Amino acid sequence: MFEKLKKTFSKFVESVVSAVKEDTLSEKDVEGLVSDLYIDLVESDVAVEVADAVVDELRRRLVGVKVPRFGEREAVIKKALYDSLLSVLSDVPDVDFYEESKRLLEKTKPVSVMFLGPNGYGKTTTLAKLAFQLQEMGFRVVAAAADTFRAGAREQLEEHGRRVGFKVVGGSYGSDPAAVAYDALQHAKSKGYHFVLIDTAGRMHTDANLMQELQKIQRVVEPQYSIFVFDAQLGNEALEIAKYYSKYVKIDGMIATKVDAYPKGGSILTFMYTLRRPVYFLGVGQTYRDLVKFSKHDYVKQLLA
Ligand SMILES: Nc1nc2c(ncn2[C@@H]2O[C@H](COP(=O)(O)OP(=O)(O)O)[C@@H](O)[C@H]2O)c(=O)[nH]1
Ligand SMILES: [Mg+2]
Repeated sequence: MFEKLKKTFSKFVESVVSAVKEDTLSEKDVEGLVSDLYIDLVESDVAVEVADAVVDELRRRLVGVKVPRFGEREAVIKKALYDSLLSVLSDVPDVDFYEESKRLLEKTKPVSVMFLGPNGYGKTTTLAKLAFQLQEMGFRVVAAAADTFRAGAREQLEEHGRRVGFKVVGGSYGSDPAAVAYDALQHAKSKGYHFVLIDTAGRMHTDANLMQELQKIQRVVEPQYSIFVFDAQLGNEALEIAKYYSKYVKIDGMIATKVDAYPKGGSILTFMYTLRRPVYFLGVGQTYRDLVKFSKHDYVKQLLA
């Protein structure tokens, strides 16, 4: 995963190592090195504001730093990179979705999770993957077919339900999505389910009706998690849409999908930095097991490994 971004960083480390002539790096040395990095970052889908922030942090950490002549050079540079990336992401909480949900379940049952995002980004597939994993952990899960706009959306969810073994509530075509979500919540309460997973519609996001619909679901269900699902490959386009959504609806965190087909890796950094929200999981393939937990610490470590 993230091959391109990894290469960007390893190339940077190498270039710094070979640039050090004295024991320290001068401002001039650092300037040339970080400006190359900047370009590589932007080419890996890191948004310019984020690349700026990373480079600023690095400059601060590298100018004048003592670099040993032999041996530990690489480690010193890597440490500066690691600290810079984490510092850029310092406002982003790292949330373990499973652990936090378990804590929530002690007080609130069911925990409801609403999936948001445009068509084709992977909401329904991700919902089914999460249902699969929660059930494997022993939780009981019901899904709400609150995408009542797209013909066939309910059937698609029901097909996942059959394969994974979860129940789907409601959603005849054209019915009120908030009513569907509310019914699913009531059903879950009365039958003792742990989780309600709410699928939603994702037509043209600038559609004012859609935003009202989503707001209404959030009003009547008060989901513990409203998760924006984004296609990692669509970087900046997805980010603009997410920013638009966030003006109208609550977004607690994100899930990046199609990461298996996304060697650049930078949009994930960009999303966290811009929305200041955690990424709970990555979608890394087409099977139900292809949803992996995400943490910013692991991400940064992996990028520099
Ligand atoms: N390779 C890959 N494909 C995915 C992933 N997540 C979703 N997809 C595919 O993306 C397409 C759209 O997914 P869907 O769940 O219907 O999107 P929705 O319109 O947001 O509900 C489907 O063909 C999925 O199989 C992923 O993590 N990796
Ligand atoms: Mg869908």
